[in-house]
Amino acid sequence: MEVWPKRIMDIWFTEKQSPNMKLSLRIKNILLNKTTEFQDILVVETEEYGKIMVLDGAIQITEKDEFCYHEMMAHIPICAHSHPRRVLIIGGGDGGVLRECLKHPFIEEAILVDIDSEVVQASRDYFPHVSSGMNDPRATILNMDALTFIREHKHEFDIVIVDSTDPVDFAAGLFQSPFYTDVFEALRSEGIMIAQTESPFAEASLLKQAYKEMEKVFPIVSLCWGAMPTYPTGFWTYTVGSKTVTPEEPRNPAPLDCKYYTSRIHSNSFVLPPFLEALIELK
Ligand code: AG3
Repeated sequence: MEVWPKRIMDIWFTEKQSPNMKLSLRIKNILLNKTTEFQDILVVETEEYGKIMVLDGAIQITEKDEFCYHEMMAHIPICAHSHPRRVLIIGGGDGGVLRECLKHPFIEEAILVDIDSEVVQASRDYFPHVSSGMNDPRATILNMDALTFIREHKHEFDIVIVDSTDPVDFAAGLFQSPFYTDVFEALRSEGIMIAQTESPFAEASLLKQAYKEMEKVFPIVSLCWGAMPTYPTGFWTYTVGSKTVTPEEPRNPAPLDCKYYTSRIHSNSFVLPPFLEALIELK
């Protein structure tokens, strides 16, 4: 890389996480900055978190902390299920969740449906470690609207993972009960879904809405949480909807090379601090 004068190295990327809160990271290098049919994609190299991918101004992955989120999203539902075989990933075009799903040898097929092929390509180009699962023969990647795809696939999947962006624009419908009904119908009889449901500090009402909407559809709904340093407030939630099994206990072992998820983290991530129980009115 070229050597720049000091003042030129003082360039920062800022995510406006809310009207009153920002996260800024010093940039080393700008790798990709383009507008696709669906969104703006930015890939920059930062001092603190390595390469990061940003969609419409919101950080989606960083090299340093992506494992926290991707491991929870994949292993919570897969390990809660007694014999999962087929997985559907909605969104998640970077492939991080896909990579985690394919760590389980008993997963026979994983289909990833992301509306934007350019996110998939950017991940292949700049995040080989995140996108590594895309070359697995068990993986299929489709670029289409997941809302359309899911309506055409009934009773086909054991696990559905909703790895969406924040619920704005084309992702807004992914936090509402008509979509959860489609997911319910796409699942087989012991099926489990998980969705990322934002931070209880930054987006309490969105989290509550997603939880309540899922409760309209699934007989069992359970909330778990974990650390995710570069997402707003660093405290992240995941909501699980299940047809028959309780999701709190792992039934399959954790893959050996996890850096965040363990079987103990699995059960303990469902233990909620009282403010979170109160938010979803468990007490
Ligand atoms: N999808 C959830 C990202 C939400 C982040 N929000 C934000 N930065 N404001 C992540 C996709 C990773 N596979």
